[in-house]
Amino acid sequence: MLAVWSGRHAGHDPQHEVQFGERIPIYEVPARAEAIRAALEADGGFSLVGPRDHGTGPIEAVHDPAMLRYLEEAWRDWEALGRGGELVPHTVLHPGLREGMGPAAEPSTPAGRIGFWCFETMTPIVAGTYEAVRAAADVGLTAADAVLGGERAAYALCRPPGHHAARAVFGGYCFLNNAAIAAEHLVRETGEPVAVLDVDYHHGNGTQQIFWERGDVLYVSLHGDTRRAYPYFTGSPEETGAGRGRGATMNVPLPEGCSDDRYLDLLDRALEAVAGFPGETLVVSLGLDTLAEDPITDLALTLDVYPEIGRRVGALGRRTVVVQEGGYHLPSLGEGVVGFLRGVGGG
Ligand code: OKP
Ligand code: ZN
Repeated sequence: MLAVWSGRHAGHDPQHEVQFGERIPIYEVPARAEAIRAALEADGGFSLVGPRDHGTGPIEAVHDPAMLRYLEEAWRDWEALGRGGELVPHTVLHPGLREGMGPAAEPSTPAGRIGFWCFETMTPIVAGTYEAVRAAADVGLTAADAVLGGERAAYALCRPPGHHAARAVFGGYCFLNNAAIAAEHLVRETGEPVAVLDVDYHHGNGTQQIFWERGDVLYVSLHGDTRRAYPYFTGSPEETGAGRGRGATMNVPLPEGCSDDRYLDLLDRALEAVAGFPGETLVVSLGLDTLAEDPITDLALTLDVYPEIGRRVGALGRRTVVVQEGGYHLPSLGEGVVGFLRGVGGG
C-alpha cells in the first residue's frame, strides 16, 4: 500500500499544552509520526513517498482563507513583538460574548488574533507550525490523488491531526482539517459523493461542521460520548445535518470502557450507513486513541481489534484514503496503524 509522509511535521514541536490552568507535557508529539513511519518501514508492505505541493486552493475550498492567512502570519507577528516560546490564546471568542450583537471583527494584535481563530488552550503555535500543517494537508491530498489514479487504498501519515479544525476555527491539536480537505478534493475531482468515516476516539467536530449542509459528503463518526468527552459541544446522535445535508451526518457515541465486541457491533451500524450512501470513495479519519492504553481516553479496545476494524472497512469495497488523526500511546501506535491498514488492504 502507498503511504504518504513528510518530515516537515517535525517543525511543529510545542512542549506544552495548557490544561485547567496547568502547563503539562503535550501529548501530540513528533515521535508519534516517527513511530508510525518506523512501523510502516519495518513491515515492508508499504511504499513511503513524499507529498506533492497542491498550493492553497484545495485548503481554501474548505477553510476560511483569512484563517489560513492567520496561520501563515501568526508566528512572524508574535516574534515581531520580541516574543518566543509557544503562542496560546488567553481570550477566546465565546459566542455568548457578542450574543445578539452580530459577528466580531478580527483584532490586529497577536493576542487578539489567536483568540479569534482558536477555541482552546491545547493547540500552541510555534515557529514550524505553518510549514507542518501545510505539509500535512499535502500528505492527505497526495494520498487522495493516488486513489484517484487507481490505487484501491492509500494511507496519509498526517501530523498534526485535523478533524477538530472547522471552516473558520482551529483547536484540539488540529489546524487544518486534512481529511476534509482530501474529501472535498475527491468530490471535486470525481464529481461524485464521498463518505467520511471517523474512528478517532474524539468527535470530529470540524469535519461535521464543514460538511453539515452537504448532501454529497456523508460524515459518520464513532466517538467517546461527548456528554463526558472532549470536544463536549458536538457529537450527539441527534445531530444529523441540515438543509441539503439533512441525514448525511451520523454520530455513534461510545460508552466508557467500551470493549472490542461492543465496538465492532456499533461499527457495523456506522458501516451500514456508509454502504447505503452513494459513491465509490471513502475517507477514513483513523485515530488509535480508542485503545485501552491511550493516556487521554477511556475505552477498552485491544490491539487485536484494529485488523478486524480495518477488514470490515475494507469489505465495503470502496476506494479508500486513510488519514491519520490521533493516538497517544506511543508504544502501540505503529502496530495499531499497520494492523488497521493490513485489514483494509485485505491481508
Ligand atoms: C485530538 B484528536 C485531554 C483533554 C483533551 C485535546 C484532545 C484533542 C484530541 N485530557 N485534549 O482527536 O485525537
Ligand atoms: Zn482523538
